[in-house]
Amino acid sequence: MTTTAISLLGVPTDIGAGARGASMGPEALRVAGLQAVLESHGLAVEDRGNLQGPGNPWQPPVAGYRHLPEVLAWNTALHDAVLAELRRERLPIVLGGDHCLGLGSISAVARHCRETGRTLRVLWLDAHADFNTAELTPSGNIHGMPVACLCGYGPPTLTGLGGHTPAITPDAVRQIGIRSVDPGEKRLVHEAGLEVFDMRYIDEMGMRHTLEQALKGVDDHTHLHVSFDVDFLDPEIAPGVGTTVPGGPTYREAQLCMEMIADTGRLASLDVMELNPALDVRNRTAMLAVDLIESLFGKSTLMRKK
Ligand code: 4U7
Ligand code: MN
Ligand code: MN
Ligand code: MN
Repeated sequence: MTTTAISLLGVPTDIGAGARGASMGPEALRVAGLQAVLESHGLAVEDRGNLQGPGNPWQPPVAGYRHLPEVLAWNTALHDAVLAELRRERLPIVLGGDHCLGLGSISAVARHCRETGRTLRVLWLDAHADFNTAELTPSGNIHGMPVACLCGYGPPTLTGLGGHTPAITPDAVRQIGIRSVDPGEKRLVHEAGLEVFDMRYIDEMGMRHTLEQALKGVDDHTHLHVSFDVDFLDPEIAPGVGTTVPGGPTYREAQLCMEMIADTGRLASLDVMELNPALDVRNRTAMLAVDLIESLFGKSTLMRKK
């Protein structure tokens, strides 16, 4: 196998979130040493710097959406940047930024898969399902809507971002770590048939079985995309996020999750979202995120026989 060439794309915005501060996420991940850590494993990494977009006007929702035009602007820029990296055969790591950016990132990945005849599998690691619509959302915050938009539920400007509506179908997605879903959102998750491995499932079956199930069917033609919302992790170990929910995966469970994804050898794009340095303690959550990303790219305690 050739060495994977990685591109870091910073997207410094909190335009879709309910708290300010995720706009500082990219810099916190850089300060925590992301590039050097990846390079220490022999990976070639280029930091493309930060994308640019509108500031956060901090307005109330309009017709169920907060900041829809700004969300569209950031995601359009991100879609184009991710697609350009994939077309150069590079592995993009999107440094968010809030999770509304999953839309730009994954719509580009889906487009690339369509162009190259690959099958997309999205692992959505999150405390939340992010499957709200304008009608269902209790907040109007678009970081709670990207999966719904990707599956075609949302405003045409967002659902058509990647040139094909819907960008993906629910059967491409596996959600892991879910423990907070709004009532209307829950109905839509069931209606759409999303496959969700919630915390109850992980408690009962364990992380190993969960990942075995979530990765079932992944083969040589699979493009594996991981959308890692840092609030996936238990807030005891990851306080630096805007929407903490107790009862998330422990350090060891999260490590195993990342290691099992690495073992597939199919990881082809990654989002690291929702890190909020304004709420963090001495960059601890950023350093934890970097540690876990290291495992995602193959760090393990001892060499394992293949
Ligand atoms: B994140 C929420 F109401 N569901 O829609 C909403 F609980 O990207 C939270 O997963 C969404 O962090 C969280 O506002 C979005 C809320
Ligand atoms: Mn390619
Ligand atoms: Mn999320
Ligand atoms: Mn979340």
